[in-house]
Amino acid sequence: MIMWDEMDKCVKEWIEEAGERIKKSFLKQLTIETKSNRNDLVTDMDKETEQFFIKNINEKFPDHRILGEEGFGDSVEDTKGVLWIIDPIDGTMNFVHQQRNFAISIGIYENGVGRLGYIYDVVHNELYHAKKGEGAFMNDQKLPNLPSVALEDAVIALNALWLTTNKHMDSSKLVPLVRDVRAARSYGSAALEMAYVAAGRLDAYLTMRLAPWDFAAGKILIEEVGGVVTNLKGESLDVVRKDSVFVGKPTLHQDILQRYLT
Ligand code: 2AM
Ligand code: CA
Repeated sequence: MIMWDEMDKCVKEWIEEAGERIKKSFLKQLTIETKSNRNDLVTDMDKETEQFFIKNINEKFPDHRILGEEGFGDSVEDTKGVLWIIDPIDGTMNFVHQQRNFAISIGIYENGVGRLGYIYDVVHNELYHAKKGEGAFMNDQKLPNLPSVALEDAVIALNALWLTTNKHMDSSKLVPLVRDVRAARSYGSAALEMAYVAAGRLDAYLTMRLAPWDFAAGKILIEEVGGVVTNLKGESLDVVRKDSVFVGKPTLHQDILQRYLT
């Protein structure tokens, strides 16, 4: 028997505690290192926060597996059983440079099916959360189902980097898209950008390459309010593999896919 309500209660408590620790860290000097390249940052708070969640999960739910960005969890290749997918700080660059526009992101899957999703905007005290079949919320406020929107009225999010020559996609395809929509925005945290799509603040978000911890929680939230979550080819995402990500309101998602991405 999987205790979803018990898990939900625990995660919310742990997220609040982790958020308090992160806020306190603003007052002290961070240790900042780079990972794959000079723009791929990690701080001691990313590591401490991931370890905090892993310790609590292992104590309370010892038979669950954990996939975490900083690598303190299990080595996970498949989606069997209950799997926690954790990004302790999504938007580490923003955390370091701005002390805002970052989030804790946790998605919990059972045999590959999203069950519980949490994205916590620490600085604004906004917890976006969803339980499969029971709707999505921002704090206590239920998020409505996503309405359709015309492309010319849409506000979309993407990183400006994808409009420059890159190895993932023909960037010239995105230029007319950016020109045709009402506005393009970039927040620098995939989890927050997905939370904003779920909350209707953005109509779509697309990006060339994300890791499971960047999109695991957002996928659950967006699907719970009737949004569409695929890669840039329109295929469904595998939550243990890196992929491009394209999310949005249903008709808009189809429209962008057909007119600009195929
Ligand atoms: P991070 O801050 O947790 O690393 C920035 O546009 C967004 O993309 C952030 O959510 C960031 O997550 C993620 N990101 C940045 N570089 C990435 C990479 N090489 N692979 C996957 N996700 C990445
Ligand atoms: Ca991270």
